[in-house]
Amino acid sequence: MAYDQNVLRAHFCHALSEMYKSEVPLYGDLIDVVWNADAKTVQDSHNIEGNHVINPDDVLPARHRVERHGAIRLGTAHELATIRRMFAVMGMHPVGYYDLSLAGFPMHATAFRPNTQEALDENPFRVFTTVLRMELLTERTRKLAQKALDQRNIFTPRLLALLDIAESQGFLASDQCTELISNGLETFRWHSKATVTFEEYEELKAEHPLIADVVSFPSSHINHLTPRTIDIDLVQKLMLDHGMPVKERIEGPPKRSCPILLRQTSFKALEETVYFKDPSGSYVKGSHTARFGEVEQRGYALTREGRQLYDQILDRVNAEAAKNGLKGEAYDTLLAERFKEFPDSLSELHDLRLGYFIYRLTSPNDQSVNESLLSEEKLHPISLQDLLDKQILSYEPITYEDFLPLSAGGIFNSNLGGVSQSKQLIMSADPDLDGFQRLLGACVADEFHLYAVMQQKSLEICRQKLQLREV
Ligand code: OOG
Ligand code: NI
Repeated sequence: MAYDQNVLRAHFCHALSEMYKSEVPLYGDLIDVVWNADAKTVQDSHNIEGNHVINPDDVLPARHRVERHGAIRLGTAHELATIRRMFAVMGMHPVGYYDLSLAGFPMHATAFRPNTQEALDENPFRVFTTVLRMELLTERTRKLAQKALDQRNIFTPRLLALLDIAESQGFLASDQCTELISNGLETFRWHSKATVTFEEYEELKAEHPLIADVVSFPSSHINHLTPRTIDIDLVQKLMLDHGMPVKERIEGPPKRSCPILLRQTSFKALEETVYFKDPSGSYVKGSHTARFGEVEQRGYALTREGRQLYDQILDRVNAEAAKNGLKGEAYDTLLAERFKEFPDSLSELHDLRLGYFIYRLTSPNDQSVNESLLSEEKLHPISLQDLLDKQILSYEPITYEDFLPLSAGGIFNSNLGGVSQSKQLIMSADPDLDGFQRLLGACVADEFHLYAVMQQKSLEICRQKLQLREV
């Protein structure tokens, strides 16, 4: 395998998916359900008679079939900074800051992901990565957590050596790429032997189940992987039909004709046998609930204005639902009702600047269009609106590649047994981007900026092709 970050990322994602399938067989079943749902959706949309099944590979964009995101939870600055170095070698960079205290978790996060359209098209694998906010823990728990974290090393020595090599020479040789994958997997592998005693585990868990999950084990086990679907409502139904322990509702915006942002659901985390350290040196049997399978449907990226509108509507829905005790279907009905306020046509999303778009020439090689435009430009500057009115340019929405903190909170909540003692305290905390970047040892990119650059680039390419001075 010659060193190509996109290829390395694709291989790593595949290896991780295979490992997780063998660790959590229900995740393999979920992949099959998604495959069937997508095939059925494509088949229905083509309105083909008979019951031959279409291979989604033949009709869906290639990235759909391999698309995954995963999530890990870390404890220290060293862990976060080293994960950053590992993912950088695979072309994944920190994008976005997620404050999970909003949802009552003593954590904040970023997503490591490809940050250009070209790299996303090659393989869009991302990892949502949270780190504990020690300052939000009580002193007693902080000390306990610190002790457990100090004594673990989630990276193999060979992985650390490979990162040094990659950084100093700028690439890895073929056999080093293979080693990076096998050593990288060790960081994400499940270990059923905890590094803490049962009493310590219980104490950590009583303060917040997440703290126990982060600090009690010798690795930072991958806690879910997430294939992408084109019809999440159908996947939810099929999971129920298969008797999977499905999360009660789909997170994110309601179903719309113009899908926006991200909708997610999951099968709930399994209760797994783990062994806790016994002060005498042997192990005692117990259980832990952490690992699940998720599915996502991606919609369009929103501008800051679009996102503000999304957040406002969602905040109002949540306040109203809390006041009236609405859950499940009643919550979803209210959500759908309140989201009618959010424009649901491409032209409105575009004209009201609620979403990001890629511009293209409608007929790329039409010389007469170019000539008449050039003579018009001598009289007055040509605007984007002119080009759209004349149908010289068309646009298509950009896919949202990131995450949503409140949805992430909903996913966390469905997958952790037990209730937090310190939720209210945590919810009054402020976001701390600076603190996060200090732990990371680098800056996180602003996701809105990345989408704006994609949009601007596409417009610039059109301008050049039309040989206009300005648009
Ligand atoms: C992360 C949950 C967030 C998503 O898709 O929003 C997430 C976690 O459970 O550690 O993966
Ligand atoms: Ni997820």
